[in-house]
Amino acid sequence: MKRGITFGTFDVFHYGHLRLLERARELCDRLVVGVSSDELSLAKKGRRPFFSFEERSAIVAALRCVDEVFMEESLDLKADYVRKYGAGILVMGDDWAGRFDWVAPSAGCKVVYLPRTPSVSTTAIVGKLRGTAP
Ligand code: C2G
Repeated sequence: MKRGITFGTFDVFHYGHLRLLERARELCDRLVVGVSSDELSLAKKGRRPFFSFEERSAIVAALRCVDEVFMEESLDLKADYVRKYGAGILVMGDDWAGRFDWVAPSAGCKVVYLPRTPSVSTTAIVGKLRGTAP
């Protein structure tokens, strides 16, 4: 059985998140998703997520293409998570292209970056709702 792993905040869940997870699942038989803790999200994006870890991870766990979720506490623990969950492939959106190449030799897995879904992002949605984006 081929296991895959991916990571993300998945705040204000949208179509781009769904497509990333569905395409990741097509590359493996079992998909594990590391959902960022509230603290990690704050550190990455400079603001707290709109939805709590419990809410974000409940949405991701309910998806047909996701088999298991866990809390991602640090970007630097990728190789440990890959080993812990026995993943043979790490999948990320290409906004992270090159950033996690180091995990491949360290954890002995493949690292794949998939093209982001254009024209949708949490930042744009929030901006529009606030009336600050076109
Ligand atoms: N994504 C996408 N298309 C979009 C928006 C997002 O394919 N239009 C992908 C991202 O590339 C990422 C995943 O959906 O692979 C989750 O996106 P975010 O919630 O923004 O995740 P991020 O905060 O970038 O966290 O350890 C890595 C991080 O935790 C990634």
